[in-house]
Amino acid sequence: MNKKGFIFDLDGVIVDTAKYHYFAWKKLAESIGISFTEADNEHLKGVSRIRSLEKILEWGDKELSEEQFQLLLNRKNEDYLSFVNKMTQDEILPDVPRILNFLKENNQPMALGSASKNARSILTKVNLLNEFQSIVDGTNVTMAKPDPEVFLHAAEGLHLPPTKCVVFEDSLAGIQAANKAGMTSIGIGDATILTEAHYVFKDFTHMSNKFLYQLISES
Ligand code: B16
Ligand code: MG
Repeated sequence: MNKKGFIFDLDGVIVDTAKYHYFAWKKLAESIGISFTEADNEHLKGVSRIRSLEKILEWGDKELSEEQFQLLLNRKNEDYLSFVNKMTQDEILPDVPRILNFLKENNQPMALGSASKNARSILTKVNLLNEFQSIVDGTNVTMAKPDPEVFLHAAEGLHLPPTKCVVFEDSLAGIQAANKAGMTSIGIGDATILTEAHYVFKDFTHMSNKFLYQLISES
């Protein structure tokens, strides 16, 4: 059978950690007098931790010393991890196990391509660490999405050319990164936001095994 490389983003695709990022960023922003809404949080999806804090400070027109910046970054991550540490398999998003099993049964290589430096801890918590042949996350990339680096590394890890790879992503920046890498981009979420994706599904419950089979079979 034909082989494709299937690359999964983590937050918003495999688990919904966006809500925990939201709680932690909101607490932090408000502690320094900057308001922070769920709409603001949308703009941080797929964005690295450092860039997220930079954006929040820009929105609040605030400048910090390098030392304060690092302190706040650490504080946000500690808060975020207090939620992550309580995560269980129940937080895997609907039908993700079906998709992973289908691809495994059809001998398709799978990788993780996430901006998160906490990706391995989260995968361990939800017991999915061993599902991926290659894990590329915020600890091994220097360029943030929409730069294609994370997905190109993941393709290398799967020993497949980018054109043979398919990316599942919930952020526009991630879709742009996949497109720049020359991969097939599949948006998971809102089609009015993920306008540049080759395909969009509201969530994995809307994606059939037949669709996956077609992706595998295409040359
Ligand atoms: P961390 P993804 C991204 O994960 C999140 O969407 C984004 O909100 C977060 O700021 C980023 O990871 C960094 O996460 O603080 O854990 O290093 O969607 O690329 O899996
Ligand atoms: Mg994401």
